[in-house]
Amino acid sequence: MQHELSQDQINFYQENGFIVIHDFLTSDELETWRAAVDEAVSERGQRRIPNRPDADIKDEDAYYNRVFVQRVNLWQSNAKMRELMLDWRLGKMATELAGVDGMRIWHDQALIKQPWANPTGWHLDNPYWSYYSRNAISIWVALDDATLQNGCLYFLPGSHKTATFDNANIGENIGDIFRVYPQWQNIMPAPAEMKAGACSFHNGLIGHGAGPNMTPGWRRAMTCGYMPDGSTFNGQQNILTKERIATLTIGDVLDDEAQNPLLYHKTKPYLQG
Ligand SMILES: O=C(O)CCC(=O)C(=O)O
Ligand SMILES: [Fe+2]
Repeated sequence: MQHELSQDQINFYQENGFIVIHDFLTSDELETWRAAVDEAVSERGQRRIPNRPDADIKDEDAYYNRVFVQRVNLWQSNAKMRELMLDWRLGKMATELAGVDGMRIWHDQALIKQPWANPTGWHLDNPYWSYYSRNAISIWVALDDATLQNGCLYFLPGSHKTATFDNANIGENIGDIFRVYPQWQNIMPAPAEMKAGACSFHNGLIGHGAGPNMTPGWRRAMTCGYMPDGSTFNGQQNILTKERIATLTIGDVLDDEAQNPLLYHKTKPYLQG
């Protein structure tokens, strides 16, 4: 895994809100990731989020379920995914890019565009989550080549700087976000084509989306959102169970290791092992 970041890469990320890292996984690592994700997704069945039967997939033909196959927190249900996702090196990369002290897992998700999948409408990530931060960040690892034809990501460079926490749904009108942020209407999107094994990182407030899959092949991606250590509950449920929500008050620090394990912290070198 190519986990060392140059200052130029960090600067590019902070200015643009995203960065693509080519040759991130070796070909052996890519095979390991593919096998683990395929296993974890298939054993998950229709359960989208662990311990959240209310979020199960009920209608596979609903528009959103034809944007991608989405299975969340595979690290909690599969031992191979746990090992991959709890790698401190991923936490270190996220920490350095975001310029914070440490990072916890918010949630991982497999996002797999089926043949002829719908586009992923323009949206922001962090406003969906149970904490607000301008330094939230996600990794997106290409398990297949991601191309203009099969639904690669697109970013609105620099939009993370002017975003508030207002959002648009990933719905059928893929441009709804431009009603929320009319000042973004003239930003030229940056497509992020990637070879399998490459990855990108993007800020939780950058405008981004993905094209439809116009091909008969699959576009598999494994992603993980990270939460800066010390972030606090904002009242939104997202991945949290009803039982957990009942114990939380707005402003509580989200530091439950069973839900949001700390991957890396500048002052805690014992995590790197
Ligand atoms: O893979 C996709 O289609 C969308 C990915 C995305 O929105 C994300 O990783 O935050
Ligand atoms: Fe997203």
